[in-house]
Amino acid sequence: MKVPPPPSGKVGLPAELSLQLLADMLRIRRMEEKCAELYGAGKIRGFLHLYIGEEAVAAGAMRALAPGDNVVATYREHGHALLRGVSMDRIMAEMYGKQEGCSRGRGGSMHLFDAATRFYGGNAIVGGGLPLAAGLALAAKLKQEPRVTACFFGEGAVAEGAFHESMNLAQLWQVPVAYLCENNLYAMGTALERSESQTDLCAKAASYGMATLKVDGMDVAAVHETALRAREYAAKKGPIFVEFQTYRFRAHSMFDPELYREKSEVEAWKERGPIHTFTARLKAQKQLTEERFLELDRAAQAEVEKAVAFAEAGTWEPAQNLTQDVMTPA
Ligand SMILES: Cc1ncc(C[n+]2csc(CCOP(=O)(O)OP(=O)(O)O)c2C)c(N)n1
Ligand SMILES: [Mg+2]
Repeated sequence: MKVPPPPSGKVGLPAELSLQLLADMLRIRRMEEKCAELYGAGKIRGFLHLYIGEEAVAAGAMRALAPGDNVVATYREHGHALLRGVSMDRIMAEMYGKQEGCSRGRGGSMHLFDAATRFYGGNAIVGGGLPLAAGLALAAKLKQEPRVTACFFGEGAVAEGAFHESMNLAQLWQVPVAYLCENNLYAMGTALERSESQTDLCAKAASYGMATLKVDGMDVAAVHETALRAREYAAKKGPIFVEFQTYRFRAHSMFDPELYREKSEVEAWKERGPIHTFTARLKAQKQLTEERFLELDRAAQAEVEKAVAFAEAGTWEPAQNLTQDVMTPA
């Protein structure tokens, strides 16, 4: 696939919002770089799927949502949880498996969950979040609650039966859901064109009669504007499918020799990196100085250090709790 040119041109958002979006992306980036380091040190174990390179999608989309909306995500969800409002402290403690984690240390990286911010996971099953989102949206509709359900998932899910069942029911029932597909071109080591007869993902949703949008997922401003439109559509009219064209810079998980893509392709996509291209555009239009950028970056790094200290100081669940919430008392 030919790599498109980097996002460029004037950012049309209010300056304050642009800086918030940049700060959001930096918070995810610094948190996950630290997670990779902690994984190497054996502090974080099990699976770990990094979102590095894709931050513009979660950042642009999350700020388009209302506080009462529902969010459903995949196992690549650290950034979504963070920007939804789960504290970095509780995310990091969960990564460590400590009781102070947002899932009390029982979920880990793939199962971040927080009812208070209506963050419904963290779903390890590819496509697993889609029917859940249709159900959450149906509940909102039946209860006449004004909330929208935003469901993030990778393009690999489009090959699953759960995708098709969810598209069908969401459209049939006209529930307020925004299906936000993060198309990073690969499902583990499988390129889109090796697993899909139809690689136009919007065409799949459209075949159920659903409204669709497609946008450059490396351009946080474009993501945000599109996500606002999608949210409004979902709230007022019905379900919508959005394809965000993005790319992950790191391996699929921590166990992946990356034999399925050329290094030159990864490098070409890095030229489109959501953080440095957005930074350059804001600087060009005099909405950001290097000093301000460094301030935002230092704040993100300080938050990470604090989160690591919180996780380190956290406690392990005692072994006698092993069957708690697993078996009924009977
Ligand atoms: C139902 C199911 N099948 C297979 C897997 C193994 N698996 C884990 S991640 C993954 C790739 C999914 O790719 P995609 O949906 O594009 O998301 P990405 O990892 O690119 O964000 C697969 C096949 C799984 N978790 N669930
Ligand atoms: Mg993918």
